[in-house]
Amino acid sequence: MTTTRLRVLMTLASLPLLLAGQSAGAMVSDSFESIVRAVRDEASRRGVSTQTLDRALAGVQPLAVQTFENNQPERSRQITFAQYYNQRATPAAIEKGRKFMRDHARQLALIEQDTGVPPAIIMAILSIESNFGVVTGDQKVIPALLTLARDVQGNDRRAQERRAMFREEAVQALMLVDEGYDEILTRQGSWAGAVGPAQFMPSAIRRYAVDGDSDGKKDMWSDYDDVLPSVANFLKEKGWRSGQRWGYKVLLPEGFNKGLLTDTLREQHNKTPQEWAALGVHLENGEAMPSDSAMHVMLIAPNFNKQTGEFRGPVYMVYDNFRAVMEYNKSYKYALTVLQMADIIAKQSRSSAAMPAVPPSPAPYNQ
Ligand SMILES: [Ca+2]
Repeated sequence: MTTTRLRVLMTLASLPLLLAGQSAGAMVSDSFESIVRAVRDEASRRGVSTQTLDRALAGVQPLAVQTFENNQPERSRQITFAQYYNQRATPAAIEKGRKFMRDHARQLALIEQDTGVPPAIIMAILSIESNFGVVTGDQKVIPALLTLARDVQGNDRRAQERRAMFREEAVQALMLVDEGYDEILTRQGSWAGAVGPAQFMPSAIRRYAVDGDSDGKKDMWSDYDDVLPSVANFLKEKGWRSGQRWGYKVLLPEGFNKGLLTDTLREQHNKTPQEWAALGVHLENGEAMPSDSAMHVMLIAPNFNKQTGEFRGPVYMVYDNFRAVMEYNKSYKYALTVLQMADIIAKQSRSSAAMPAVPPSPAPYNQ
């Protein structure tokens, strides 16, 4: 995400194709050394001590692994929403979320009181981000960020913004070290520079993390007393609205203008639910369209490719809470999976005081 993290799928099999794709139109990127110099100068300008800079950047090398930047939207469309969802919202993951939620029930209830963010949302995010801290990455954070600042290819606005974003995250990482967070240097993160169970980027730690146990430190690496309220605070700051639903699955009428589907958050097509109803959109569950006319909602189709016009279901009508989750990771598939997984975790936790030996499975998607 722009402020917090980046999600990219990389497989060895896809590398030759991706590298070939990058050769056309790729710009000559700045050298690693010049990026390090620029980041060092900027960090120094913002008050990071020379001692910290010397220590954090001594002998810094780019990552040895080949990285690439997912700046071509179709790459993220190579897997369908169904594939994405079914790989993550597994019965085992949902069961683990339920158990974690039960084990941290008291703290999560206080967090919900404070932020309005339901416990199950936090569970789904931690599950998908890191399997509750099991998979938090094995790269050094500052080298990873500097490498990505070099490796983002392309000369369009998005590529320029992403290069700038990784440089800024490297500056933020240095500021964290200067503030006493040696974990930036001693612990590992994802190859995109995100750390800990919640996979916060350095800027997100500085801006949104919370010292939940008031020990003077926002420990996003290993202390759930800090991690849990930090995830909730991030969502609250990004516009999570207490008690509001996130969205509905909807059906489109024959001949619906696909241009009204929102493809990127930069070009949203928002209307009230009643305005969508007037265009023939209706809820898949057969209920009447809600009359919350003050709320503007957009229609999204995670398998829709606006460039090629290729369209497959499902379609969702989504509210502000959906947008808040997308701030965590700017992917429809991600946000839809988090929110639907959270719905299942919450529902199963409500429906049984005692957990069944074999929990009911979520309905797998087949589209
Ligand atoms: Ca703390």
